[in-house]
Amino acid sequence: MDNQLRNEIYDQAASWILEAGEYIRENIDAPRSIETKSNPNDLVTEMDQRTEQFFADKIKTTYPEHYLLGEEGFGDELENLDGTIWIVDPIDGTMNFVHQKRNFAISIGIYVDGIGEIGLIYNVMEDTLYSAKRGEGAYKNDVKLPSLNQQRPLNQSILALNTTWMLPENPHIEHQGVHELVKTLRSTRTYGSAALEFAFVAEGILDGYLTMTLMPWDFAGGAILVHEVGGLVTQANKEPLNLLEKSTVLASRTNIHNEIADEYVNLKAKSDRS
Ligand code: 2AM
Ligand code: CA
Repeated sequence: MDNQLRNEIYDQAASWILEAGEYIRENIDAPRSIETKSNPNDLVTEMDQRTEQFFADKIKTTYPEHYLLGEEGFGDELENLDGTIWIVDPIDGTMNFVHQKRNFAISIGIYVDGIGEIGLIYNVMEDTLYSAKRGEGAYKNDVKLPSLNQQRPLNQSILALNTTWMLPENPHIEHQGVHELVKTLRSTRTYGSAALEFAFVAEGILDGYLTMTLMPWDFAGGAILVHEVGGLVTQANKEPLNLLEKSTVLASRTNIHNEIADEYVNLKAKSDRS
């Protein structure tokens, strides 16, 4: 992609994410109806839908040839990654938005023919924008994030991990390996927003993030950020991410990536899943 065009798209995306975030902040205490989607804890509000509609309108008006892949259904049905695709989660961490009124983000990843060019994650209530352009590093607001070249061993590492993966009945990963991992680590954290967990890995305040069930809009922006600071982002079995499918994800500093994947992650066969 031509650099001038990429800068223009970046500037538009950044201004829209700030505008959408400001509206959410201003209306954080407004009464809202909450619906559930795939399960009773998978929440969606009119603010998720309104925000995605905002991006759909902006993108279609300004860049009619671009595609949108979004969580709430205002985007396009995509069968391949050809062209310029905005992958948007209007609110990542909806449960936090509803219950905690903090720790949620707007996430945007812009991909051209499957290559991540621009990543933006906006921590709405903190008014913090994480951003990256491919090959130009990652930023937290105006401050460039240092590369993750420190070799921190696993027993001094903090990993973002949902406690769900420690339960024997979870359908994705053998829980004994997760138990061993948790015992080995310095500690774990669970923020409840995949986008923020990626941003915190990129910032270096988390050493890694392991999860089993992310949709492309949960990881599209974050993968670009972590990649730009020299971290590794793959599926939990070290295969490359697929932007068209639900996926496991391991994002981390390079020196603990293989160790976690090889020694602690033992994925259940799909046929064993309940
Ligand atoms: P969301 O708030 O946009 O739904 C919580 O651990 C993280 O997992 C959040 O980023 C949340 O994104 C995501 N998540 C929640 N339910 C999910 C589901 N059914 N499939 C995929 N990701 C989900
Ligand atoms: Ca969402």
